[in-house]
Amino acid sequence: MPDIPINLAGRRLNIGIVRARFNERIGLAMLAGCRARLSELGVAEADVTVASVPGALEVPFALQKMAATGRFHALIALGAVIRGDTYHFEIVSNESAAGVMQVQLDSGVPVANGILTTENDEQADARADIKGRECAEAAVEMANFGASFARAVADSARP
Ligand code: INI
Repeated sequence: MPDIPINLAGRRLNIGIVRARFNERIGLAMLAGCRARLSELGVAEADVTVASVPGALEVPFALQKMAATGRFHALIALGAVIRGDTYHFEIVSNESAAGVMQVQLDSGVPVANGILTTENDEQADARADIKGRECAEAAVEMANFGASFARAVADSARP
C-alpha cells in the first residue's frame, strides 16, 4: 500500500471546539490561535462551532455530545490545567486526557487534544497560541485522514 498523504485542506470541514473556561485568559488565547489557523487552512468560520464548559474535567462530556451528532469531521479540546492552581493537578490533567482519548476512540471522530498541562501561568501563556494552532492543524489533518486512508486502500486493491 502507498504511504498515506497528509492533507491539510480545510474547505467544507465542520469542526467542533470545546473550550474550558477555567484559566479563561489562556483558553481564549488558545481559541484565537486555533481559529486563525483553521481559517488559514480554509475552514469557513460558519463551519466552526464552539462550546464552553466550566473546566477540563467537563470537556470530554461536551465532546461526546458533539461527536454523537455526526455533524463534525473533527473536534478540538482546549483548556489549561496548571499545577500551581490545584493540589489535584494529576487527577484533572490525567482524567481529562483519558476522557478526550476515550471520546475519539469510541466515536471514531478525531479529537485534537489542546488541554495544556503546565507548572505555572507563564508556561501556559507561552504555549497558548502555538498549541491552539497545532490543534487546528491536527484536527484538519485527522479529519481528512479517513478519506486519504480509504483511497490508499482502494488504490492498492486495484489490479
Ligand atoms: N480545571 C481546569 O480546566 N484547569 C485547572 O487547572 C483546574 N484546577 O486547577 O483545578 C480545573 N479544575 C476544575 C475541574 O476541571 C472541574 O471543572 C471541576 O472539578 C468541576 O467538575
